[in-house]
This record gives sequence, structure tokens and C-alpha cells, in this order.
Amino acid sequence: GPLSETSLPLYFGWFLFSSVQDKVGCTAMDFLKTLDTLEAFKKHITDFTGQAEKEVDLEQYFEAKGVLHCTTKFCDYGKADGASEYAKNPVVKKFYSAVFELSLTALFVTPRTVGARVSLTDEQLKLWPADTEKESEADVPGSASLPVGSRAHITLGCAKDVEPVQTGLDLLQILTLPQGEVVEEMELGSLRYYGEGRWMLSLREPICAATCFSSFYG
Ligand code: ACK
Repeated sequence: GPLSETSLPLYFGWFLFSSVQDKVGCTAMDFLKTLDTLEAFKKHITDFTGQAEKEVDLEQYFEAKGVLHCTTKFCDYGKADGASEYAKNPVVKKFYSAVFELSLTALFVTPRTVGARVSLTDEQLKLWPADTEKESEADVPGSASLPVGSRAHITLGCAKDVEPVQTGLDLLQILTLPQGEVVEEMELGSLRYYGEGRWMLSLREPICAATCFSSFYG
């Protein structure tokens, strides 16, 4: 019946405390503001605009997508594979509403999304579905060989008509590529280019983000 269909959330995840959301949001904006002024970025501007000589304001290019979080399991109200098994997992029940400190180790930008890479601890990996990266293989070839937890991210913004599910796929894609040379040492860290408009900034000092493990019904 309709009740049982709504008993599972849209997704489980770690939700950033509001003060931390502001901090992460500001850091991301600072990064975007600087990135689109770099000569190295302008050299590859056609990745974003489709035409040379055109400028792009990355702060305007991406739009925010709701509450900042790191999805652990997308349940789609029970329609996603493994949703009820995940919700019943004793570890999920035990840690529901517990506080976690996530470590944000990189920021990445593509013509589709901007996000933060999350490096999970062994304890946090207990809440991460072990088959996530294998199941991403169909969308991003090579994902299955990446370490478990590689997809962990926070969506910071999406280009027009792009859904947030794309952010994790963009991160996986970058991680399957050979690590490029550092094209710029920025204040926040080392910037690398991965072709086709893909950029990743490894943070000199990871951002420590206080979160609560919970779920979102929408
Ligand atoms: O930014 P995200 O991780 O990407 O957070 C949102 C959240 O669920 C609500 O839409 C993520 N999401 C959506 N569809 C999927 C999917 N098929 N697999 C994994 N995550 C998904 C989205």
C-alpha cells in the first residue's frame, strides 16, 4: 500500500551542519572565482563554452542543489536495489543520527558539476554500500577497480539541466584517469587538468566537516 512505499527515504547520507555548509560553500565559491581567471583554465575555455574567445563566469554557471550532504545509499523510497537491506543493516540503525567528521580532500569541476571529494575513514566505510563502485561500472567504465568509497562526494552545484547524480559519476571518471601534471599551485592546493573540462584541486589542508548521519525524505 501507499504507506509501505513511503517508509524508506529518498536517500541516506551525512548532512553538513548549517555553519559548515556556509564554510564549504564559501570555499567552493572562492575556488570557482579564481579558477575562471587562470590562464590555464582560459586555454581550455571551449570545454565549457563550445567556442573560443568566450568567457565563462563559473559562479553563475553552476546552481546550488539543496542541502549539502554526502549520499551513502540512494534508496528512491525503496525502489532502488538493496534499499531495504541497507535500511535494515544494524550498523545503519546504530549510527542513525550520530555525528561524524568528514574529511574533504579535493574539489573538482567539470562542464556538468562541481563537487568535493570525501575521503572516508574505516568507520565511515561501514556505512558505505560495498557494491557502489562496482554498480557504477556501467556508467563509468573502470569504476569497479577503484577502492571502495571512491564515489563519496558532496555535490556543490550543477550546470543547467544536470541532475546531482552526475557529480559522483564525474568524480569516478576523474579517478579512473591518469593523474595529470600540476598546472597551477593555488592557495588552496594543487590544481590538475584531466581533459574535457575536468579539473581537480587537491586541498593542501583537508576541510573537516561536521555532519549528522541521517536520511532525506523530500
Ligand atoms: O548529489 P548526490 O549524491 O546525487 O545527492 C543526490 C541525492 O541522491 C538525491 O537526488 C543522489 N542520487 C540520485 N540518483 C542516484 C542514483 N541513481 N545513484 C546514486 N545516487 C543518486 C543525488
